[in-house]
Amino acid sequence: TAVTLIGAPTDIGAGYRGARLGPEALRIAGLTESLSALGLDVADRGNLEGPPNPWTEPVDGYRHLDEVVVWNQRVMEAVGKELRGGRMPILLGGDHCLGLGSITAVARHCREQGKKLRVIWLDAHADFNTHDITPTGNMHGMPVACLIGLGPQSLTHLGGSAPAMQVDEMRQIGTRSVDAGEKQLIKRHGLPVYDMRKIGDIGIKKVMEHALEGVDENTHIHVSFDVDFLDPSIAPGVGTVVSGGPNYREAQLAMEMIAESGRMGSLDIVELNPILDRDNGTALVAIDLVESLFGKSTLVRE
Ligand code: DIR
Ligand code: MN
Ligand code: MN
Ligand code: MN
Repeated sequence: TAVTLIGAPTDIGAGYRGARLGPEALRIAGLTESLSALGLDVADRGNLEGPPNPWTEPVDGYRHLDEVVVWNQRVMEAVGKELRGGRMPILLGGDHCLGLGSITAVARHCREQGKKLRVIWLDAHADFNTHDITPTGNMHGMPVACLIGLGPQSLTHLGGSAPAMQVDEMRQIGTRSVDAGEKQLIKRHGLPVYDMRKIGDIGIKKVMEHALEGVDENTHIHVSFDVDFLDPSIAPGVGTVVSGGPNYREAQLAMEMIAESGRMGSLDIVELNPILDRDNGTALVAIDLVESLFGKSTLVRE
């Protein structure tokens, strides 16, 4: 398999600065070497460029909207180009607002190829806020809403038309921090969410079986891996830590099951904040799990 790393060094949508250093932290922790060792053909296109973070207050419920639009356009173009070239794009964030540009490109690619889309959103948060309900104005809390057509025209129509995807193409896993208005919106739209309570009830294995149900040979799986998905005891290097997340083995099993589907076609690794980390340990854990996502296993398995 041919994969391409695309760095998007920005924290334009986040509440803390530092996610702009995520791509370098992942490179220094050995992402290219780890993927190459699995037999993948890895190309690193370096970092995209975009507007600096002005670190200003929200306007009408949106913080840095214009800059968020520009970064997402660049991500969408870069991801789209790799998909058209037959390579699997791996977006290195950067904060999670960039999932919008990445998935907009992936969704368009799926429509063009007549493929079914399944987005696996691994995150402590639902990222389903809109400008009238957001408690922060931070745009990394809004990409999922924008993807299904709820948001400013400049973001919902990034790919030309809206919505980029349907709510039933999304599966959220590991959710445990949802804002009050967001909770109502999830209910109203029927967003498929497997929260930590569900993982506690039926276990990560069953949750992943459900989340991958209906995936067939014509399905493109996009994995959007917000590193704050992981329990903070193993992944402290993120802007918004939320206790009670999946442990190492639960996360790894989720990754292994996605790998076994054989259908992953694109990936985001976002919200890593090395400023808040210890000895780049969170990047190392993230890379371990990405290895599992690409099929690393202890034994030969049939
Ligand atoms: C919170 C935090 N729900 C917000 N969101 C995220 O600001 O909208 N943190 N995505 O990583
Ligand atoms: Mn997120
Ligand atoms: Mn998150
Ligand atoms: Mn594809």
